Amino acid sequence: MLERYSTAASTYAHWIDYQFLLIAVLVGFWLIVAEAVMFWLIFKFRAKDGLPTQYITGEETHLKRWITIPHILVILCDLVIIVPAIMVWYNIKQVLPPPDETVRVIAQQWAWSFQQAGPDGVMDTADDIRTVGELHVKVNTTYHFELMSRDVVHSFAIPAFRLKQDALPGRTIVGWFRPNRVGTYDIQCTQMCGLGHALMAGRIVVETPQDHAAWLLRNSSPAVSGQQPAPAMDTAMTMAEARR
Ligand SMILES: [Cu+2]
Repeated sequence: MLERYSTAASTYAHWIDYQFLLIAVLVGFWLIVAEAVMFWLIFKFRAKDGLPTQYITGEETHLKRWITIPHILVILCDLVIIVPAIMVWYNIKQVLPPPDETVRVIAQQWAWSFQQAGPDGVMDTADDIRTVGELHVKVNTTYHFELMSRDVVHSFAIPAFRLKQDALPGRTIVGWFRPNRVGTYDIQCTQMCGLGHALMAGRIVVETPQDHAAWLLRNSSPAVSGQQPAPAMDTAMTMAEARR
């Protein structure tokens, strides 16, 4: 349903959408019920000429029920939300399916840099491809990302994948995604990370295997073969600075 408003382009996007829908329906139901009861009570007990105001302590059992019964029902609805929420969180954040490919994602004020294996399929070799602001991936392929930050806390977010993961300086955080729809989607930083935070945008291009292979060939320079690969973080910084 939410796909009508925001493209879903990863295998777990619909799990997140289902969770949002569940929360919206249950919370929406209780919102409507609570507002309806409140307005009904306001109308029923409105000021009337000659009728003194009742003094209600709320301690009588038949009055306490107005709090206890909805309270229990709301707690039951909380359970209906929390159980699938934990399952979704577990399946996305705790389970790490075996990767087909790995990409390195480096956040810094205020750019995203990416490193991935070149045509040889092996990371940290001379034909690695390093890009800034744009990540190319292959459709229907499970990717692990190794997320790191050069400076402050950032958050790597791809709304179309329903993916969001904080990047913390000093740590490499591994996560995964599996794009299942060809297209170009936004990459955003979703942690306020300084003056240029709003400019810290990128894009991810999900390609067919043929297009991705062609892109790899176009972008891995044979001139670099035989050279020592530069450390990812240094290269990312240089490229980001060059772009400023
Ligand atoms: Cu940011």
